[in-house]
Amino acid sequence: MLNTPVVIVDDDLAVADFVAEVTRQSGFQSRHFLDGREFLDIADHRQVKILILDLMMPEIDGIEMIRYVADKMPHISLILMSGIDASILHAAQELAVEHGLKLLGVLQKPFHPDRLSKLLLDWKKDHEAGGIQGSRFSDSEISESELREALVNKQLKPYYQPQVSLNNHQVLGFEVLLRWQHPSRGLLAPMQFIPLAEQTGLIKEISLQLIEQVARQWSQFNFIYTVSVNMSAAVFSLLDLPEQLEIVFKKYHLDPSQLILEITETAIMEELVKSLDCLTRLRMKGFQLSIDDFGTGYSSLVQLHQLPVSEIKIDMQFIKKMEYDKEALAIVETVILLAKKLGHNVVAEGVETRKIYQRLIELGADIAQGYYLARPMPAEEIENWIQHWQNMMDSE
Ligand code: G
Ligand code: G
Ligand code: MN
Repeated sequence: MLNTPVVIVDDDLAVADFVAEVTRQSGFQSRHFLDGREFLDIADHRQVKILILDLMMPEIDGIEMIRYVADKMPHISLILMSGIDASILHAAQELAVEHGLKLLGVLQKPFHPDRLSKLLLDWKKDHEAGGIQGSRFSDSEISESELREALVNKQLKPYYQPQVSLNNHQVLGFEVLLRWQHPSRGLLAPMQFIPLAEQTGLIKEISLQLIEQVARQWSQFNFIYTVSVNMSAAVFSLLDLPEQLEIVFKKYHLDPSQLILEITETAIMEELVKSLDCLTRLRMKGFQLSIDDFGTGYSSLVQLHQLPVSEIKIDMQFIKKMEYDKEALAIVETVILLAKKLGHNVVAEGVETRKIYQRLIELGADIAQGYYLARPMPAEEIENWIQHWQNMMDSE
């Protein structure tokens, strides 16, 4: 068993000593391995929280290490360092993220000790706050220019959460949940940067880039599934949004009906008149619209009737409580009924247990989404997950 929180893997003794000293000064105990294999051979890695990994080593390279660590010890956070060129470092960074590892940062050698100690101290603060990715940032606030850089450097990545039919358990589609793979802050959740994107107007560019990225991946994998994208109200002020999306979908030979734009009740109602033009033209071009977090906003039934939507998503707070809270159950039942009467599909979000999944079938909901099926995942994991889900359903 390894009982130090930090492990350093580097074949260069001088670098390793330097890193160990910075780590010690940041308040962490560390252990050094010259050869990655020695580290991997130890049976129990549970105490290890952070791995500081050199990418270029003679015995086993950093890329192999990343794959192995992601598989066998996914709880570990990673710091990558290397003297090789920035593009390889960047590719390794992408790989780590695709494998679902939490990346604290990348350091190009030679680096200033402060950069390493900052990554370690940030980790400590986030960790002490009890959060994984820390809604509480130790660090300076995210700036507009940082967000702009993220756009240019393609640091914004779609993760996908599956949706299945409650009639026959078939996979129908995926909701896109945006992540920011920040070079030094780690993997950021939308809550941490969408508000800034909305304030600065960058949300329009971000959403268009995201949809293009999603369309490219969909055509790469030949997916016929639907894909649901969360939209901020401001994006609908782009009058040529329907035309822009049409161009993207033609380019990748996708059908517009595969795209479902999700908008929250509150957002639509605030900008109803301005958005209605755009929303209607999107529908006319065959794109679908969905009302997200239904039950938390303040739309009237008349407005709901006016909107050209095809789907309603019941807010997950009601789904999670419906087993033991009569009022929550009543809301779920009523929204299902309402959706049916209006001819809309109804999606239950936040389905965390098999019991709730079964109950929703009895209640007549159409589609389920939630941790019971899967957490959001990178595109590369989708095919494996589908296989896993089908096997599970076949063995029932
Ligand atoms: O898993 P999760 O933390 O990803 O999502 C948190 C919230 O962020 C959700 O309410 C979701 O609607 C919102 N969100 C996720 N991706 C996007 C996006 O691409 N654009 C906008 N506007 N909101 C998003
Ligand atoms: O607001 P919107 O519905 O777009 O947000 C979806 C959010 O809910 C995302 O943050 C997503 O990661 C999260 N989520 C998805 N499924 C579940 C679930 O089963 N349980 C919980 N607690 N959160 C979920
Ligand atoms: Mn959503």
